Amino acid sequence: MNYDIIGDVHGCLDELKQLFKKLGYEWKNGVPEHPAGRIPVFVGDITDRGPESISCIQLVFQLVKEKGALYVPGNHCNKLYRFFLGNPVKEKHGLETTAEEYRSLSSEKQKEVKEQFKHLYEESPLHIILEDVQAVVAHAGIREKDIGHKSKSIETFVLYGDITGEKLPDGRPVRRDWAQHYHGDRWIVYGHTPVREPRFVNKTVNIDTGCVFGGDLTAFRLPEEEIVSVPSSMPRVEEKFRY
Ligand SMILES: [Mn+2]
Repeated sequence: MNYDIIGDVHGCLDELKQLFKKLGYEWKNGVPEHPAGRIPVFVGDITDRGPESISCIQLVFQLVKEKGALYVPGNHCNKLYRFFLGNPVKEKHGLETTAEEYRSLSSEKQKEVKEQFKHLYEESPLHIILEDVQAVVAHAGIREKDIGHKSKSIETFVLYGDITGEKLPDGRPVRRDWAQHYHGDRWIVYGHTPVREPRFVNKTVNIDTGCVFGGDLTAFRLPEEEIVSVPSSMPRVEEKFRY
């Protein structure tokens, strides 16, 4: 199979549509389809902060359900899932935008979106192994020894990265640069931490180029090992970027 692995969308529906167009997809019955049957793979964090999170949920849900697309949840997805379960979560760090959009919907539509997202989340593994192209997709990355395994600590790692539990002065969590210590042969394709350019370290690539912070929305194509990006229309928030 040929895959187009897509970085953190965060509600940027316009940019996602532009990226699909640039990747050669054609819209059929409301969803993008590639003439050569390429498979979209989402690295998670499809909602929050951006303008059209609800439409992103519905599009990804439809692609996964009907077109064989793949998706792994990110930390924002995990929090939204808990929000939809009715658990007490703080409407901060972008969830407030998705919650506001959600509340503006009719109760019928709310029910539909909630069920779609819950279904999407519950049916999706926290990391995906793409055997035929020797690649692993996980939102914030994964350690080589954890590939193919499941545990609470692996869940924390794939959702939040290699966090130490400490905070930076600006409140962001301290994250270790796990990619420097990765020496596996398979590609690890991930997002989570906005970077100015796709960041290749060993056989890993971070494709969260900060679309929602005015960067780009990026796809990594396999087996071609090719990057395709579109620029964001969002205002640039420089301090959100690392590397
Ligand atoms: Mn994230």
